[in-house]
Amino acid sequence: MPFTLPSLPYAPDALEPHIDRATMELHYGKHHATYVTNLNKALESAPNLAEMPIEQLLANNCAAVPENIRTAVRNNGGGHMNHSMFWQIMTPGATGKPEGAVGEAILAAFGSLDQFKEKFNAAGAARFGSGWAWLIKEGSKVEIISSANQDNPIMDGKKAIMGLDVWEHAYYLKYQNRRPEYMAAWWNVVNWKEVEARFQAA
Ligand code: MN3
Repeated sequence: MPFTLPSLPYAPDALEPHIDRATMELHYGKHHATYVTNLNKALESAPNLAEMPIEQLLANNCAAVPENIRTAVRNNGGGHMNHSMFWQIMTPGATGKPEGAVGEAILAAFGSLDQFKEKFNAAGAARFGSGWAWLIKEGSKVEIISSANQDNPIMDGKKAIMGLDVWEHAYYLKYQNRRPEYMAAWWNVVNWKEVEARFQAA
């Protein structure tokens, strides 16, 4: 199997009370696992593509992928890439505020951490149905965007340095329909060290 489920970098209950164990077990163990399974299944007819790094597979709206499996690769490959990042940018040892170069870029772009959070949460709240809110790096600057479904900014040539899953499966068990409450709580588990590492690498 070319693509595999990465291991979760903490226990499924480690992010409580903000992200509960049941949500984590389902989200990681079922939803993410299914994206991986279905991505591999879609690529059975194109084994050469299964050797490609996920970023290349998704680049230019999956231009390298034959049309008959493009939608499956876009949805499941996007799901795999997005969730692989999502687990990494959360931590039970969250420091609460950005550090280093990404901290400076956020202040330069948004004025304050609170204004950044407000704009990021607004992007997540405004995303109708399922999708993601993203912080992307453009040159040395950062910008907020959002995407539908499992689309990743890489499909448009943009580098995501953090992303928040606003699909109902990410919060419904604990927060029901209260997406803003989930987004507000999520800041308590953001792994700013990892976000800084991604900013440096982008
Ligand atoms: Mn999800």
